[in-house]
Amino acid sequence: MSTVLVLNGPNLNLLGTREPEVYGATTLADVEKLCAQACAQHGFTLDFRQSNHEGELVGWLHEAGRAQAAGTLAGVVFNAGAYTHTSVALHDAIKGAAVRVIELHISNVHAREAFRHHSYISPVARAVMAGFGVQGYALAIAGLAAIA
Ligand code: CA2
Repeated sequence: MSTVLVLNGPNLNLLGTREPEVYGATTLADVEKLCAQACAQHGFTLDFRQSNHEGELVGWLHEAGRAQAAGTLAGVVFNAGAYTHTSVALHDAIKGAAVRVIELHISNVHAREAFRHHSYISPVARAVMAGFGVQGYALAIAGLAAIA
């Protein structure tokens, strides 16, 4: 059985506690349960992580690239949070690890401030999903099942 790694970047640990008008009332623990259900439906095991540290996310992407090459990982669903709009290091990590990444945003970043319209992740992502709320995580896992 292959694994799906769901990676969450900075501040996503605050999900459900602030800005519910933008991100909803669901907590990150609820999102993990939703992902576990979606993975079970598609025959994946789930590895769910969050970090506020760019370097830790880089290390996890390298690890994911090795697991994908070994055939144990279907891919990564990655909500890089604000690092989406700033991080050349995450761009390079995805490219360097040659790992299959689905870029995920809870909100429709293109309907928000101009600084959220550019993504360093999109050019190295296999697919991009934004604006479905937390249900986007389940949809991205279904998408990985369709292409992996
Ligand atoms: O829509 C998304 O999922 C984002 O990746 C969320 C990031 C934001 O910087 C991106 O532009 C779009 C923010 C994650 C922080 O989430 C919070 C949740 C509740 C309260 C405060 C922050």
